[in-house]
Amino acid sequence: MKNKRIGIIGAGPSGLAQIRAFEALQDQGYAMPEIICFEKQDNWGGMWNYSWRTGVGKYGEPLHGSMYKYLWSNGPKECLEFSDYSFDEHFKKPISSYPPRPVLFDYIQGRIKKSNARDYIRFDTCVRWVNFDEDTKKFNVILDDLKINKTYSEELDYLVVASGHFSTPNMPYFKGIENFPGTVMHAHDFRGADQFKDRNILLIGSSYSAEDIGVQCYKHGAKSVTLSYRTNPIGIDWPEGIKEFPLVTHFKGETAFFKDGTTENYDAVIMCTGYQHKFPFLPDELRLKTKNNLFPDHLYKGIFFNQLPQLIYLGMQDQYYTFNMFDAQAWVARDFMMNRLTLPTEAERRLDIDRWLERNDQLEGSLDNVDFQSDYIKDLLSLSDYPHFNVDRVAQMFKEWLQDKEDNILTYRDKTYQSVVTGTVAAQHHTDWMDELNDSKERYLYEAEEEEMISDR
Ligand code: FAD
Ligand code: NA0
Repeated sequence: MKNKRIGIIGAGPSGLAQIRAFEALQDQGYAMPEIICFEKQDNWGGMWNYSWRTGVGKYGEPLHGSMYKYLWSNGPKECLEFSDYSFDEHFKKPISSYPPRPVLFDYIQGRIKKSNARDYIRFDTCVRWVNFDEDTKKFNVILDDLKINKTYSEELDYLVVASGHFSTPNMPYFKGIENFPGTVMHAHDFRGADQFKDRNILLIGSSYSAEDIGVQCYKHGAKSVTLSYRTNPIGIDWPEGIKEFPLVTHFKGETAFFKDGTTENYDAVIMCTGYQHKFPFLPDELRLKTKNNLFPDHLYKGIFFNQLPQLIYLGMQDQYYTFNMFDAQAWVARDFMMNRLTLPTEAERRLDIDRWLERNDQLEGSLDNVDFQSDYIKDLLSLSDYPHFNVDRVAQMFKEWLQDKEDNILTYRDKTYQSVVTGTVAAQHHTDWMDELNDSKERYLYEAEEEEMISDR
């Protein structure tokens, strides 16, 4: 039988998980199908591959990256650890629970650098359009090789969409903002807090971006930080210098007017108003249409497009779990593509989706959300041989993390957690997070004693 051809869109953590899943099977002696991963950037890592650019990349494509300088993990690393490649295996020593971006990027790369994963990836290759042929049951994927400016196509049996969903900004309009004299930007284009030193900044939104960019700007010397919420405030005890108001109603010049009648002047407005699931390369009938939530409709097991399970989506959920969830999904997707897992009928799949959606509708907050996604992970783990990990313990860590943030948003990153993969307790970072202004890997992995020895010289 002719070898199956599998296409993966995106070489971020989800796409790389898919490659790794096939390699894990190869390690057990199975033959690899033909895999081609299309990545429009010139390196892997997705969001973790930081770019200083904003707007468009060097070939004029919408820039993918939304990460910024001085970004530190916003959850304990013990909640995302790969269960087949531990932090201990990678770093050879315990590290802290909240590493900065370059350190997590290094960890992601460690697992796949051990293999030939890079050979499967076509970098600087943008997926332009996808057609599905009902007769041949194959996908025809139109691609641009950005480097040589050439368009071509590939025929594929399965298509894995791992293109991420935190890249295309959701940018609402507020009356008068067109005349705001200062900086107006979306979190997607935020590249670091330096430019906001000594400035009064307004962040619209009340989720992770608002929280983290607000705290970052505070840490790096903003004069004042205001967060403005639409539905619910983040609602923690903010330190002096950060405050939370209800939603902005409009702007007049540099003045923002809020729903409760307050007015205040600002130098900059950063819209932390979330992202759109955007798939400009997919036709209407294949396109996932969803808001950011824990169980997007139409995906059986959160993965298989119900009308056409040959079309697979990875990482499309709102995320408490990240890398280990992408892995658990990728292993299940692999088993389906390799005929090791048979799916029930479309109607039965629909019922399963509906059961999850019903529960999703009844969720009442973060603790409930953690339990929901934990149960989802358990369901996935029951379907493949991805190495099991103690999901209940991870759920418990997520709950403690939520409490840590509530207790003190400025010190929660100094806490340490215990790995469910190795049992290792995280090390205390050599410097308190609020005092650590350098996010480089070299500085992070530096032992405090080494630093003392150097300063003694
Ligand atoms: P992505 O990482 O977004 O990768 C998608 C890839 O697809 C990209 O490389 C992109 O170039 C490629 N692509 C897209 N369209 C095309 C196309 N048409 N053709 C070819 N290639 C294409 N998670 C955590 O666990 N901890 C954190 O601390 C954390 N911090 C975050 C901070 C920010 C600011 C953001 C935005 C997200 C953060 N996340 C964090 C979540 C993060 O999105 C995930 O960790 C992870 O990167 C998702 O992986 P992914 O592969 O699904 O998507
Ligand atoms: P995110 O915070 O960018 O995290 C993405 C927010 O936008 C909600 O508060 C929503 O309010 C608000 N909003 C949407 N439309 C609005 C409007 N018209 N007016 C006012 N407010 C509006 O996005 P979401 O989707 O969580 O929240 C949207 C991802 O980035 C997360 O996965 C997070 O983990 C990651 N991230 C991580 C870090 C770090 O690790 C930093 C930033 C982001 P409402 O009313 O809908 O509640 C350090």
